[in-house]
Amino acid sequence: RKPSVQDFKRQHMDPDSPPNSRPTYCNQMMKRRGMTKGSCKRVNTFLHESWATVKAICSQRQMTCKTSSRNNCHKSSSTLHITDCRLKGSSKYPNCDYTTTNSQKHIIIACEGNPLVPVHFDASV
Ligand code: DGP
Ligand code: DGP
Repeated sequence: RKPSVQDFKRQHMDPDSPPNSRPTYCNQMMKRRGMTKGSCKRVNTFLHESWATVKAICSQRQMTCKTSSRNNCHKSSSTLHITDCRLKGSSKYPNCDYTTTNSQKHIIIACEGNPLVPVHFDASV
């Protein structure tokens, strides 16, 4: 399926919750946002920033993506408030059990379309 801006928002945008999330944040949010159906998505990043801030990254520095050889990635010029969710090694589907880690980092996203909009979260650095 073609990556879409709707999927990006569902999987990565959480502007309204505070940047210092509770330890249970990832377990709740990964389930609520549909990333624990069929299998547990292994790594996922949530962004506690406005859509205007995230969309603007599509006009910031273009680069080769870290997790593919595509050239449609863009790195944020500033750091963003993010939460990194990682599946614990002990987790057994359907009980998807995640660690929740808050940080402030630059992010790299892939953008597509005209006007460019985010469609894929590539990495944080
Ligand atoms: P490491 O930090 O080395 O365990 O690598 C984790 C990888 O996962 C790294 O390539 C960045 C990537 N990653 C982080 N968040 C997301 C996400 O939300 N979606 C995808 N597809 N990859 C992510
Ligand atoms: P996620 O990485 O979790 O944000 O997944 C969103 C979609 O992006 C998924 O369908 C896989 C796709 N995708 C993976 N790598 C790239 C890439 O480098 N560029 C683009 N445009 N899409 C990618």
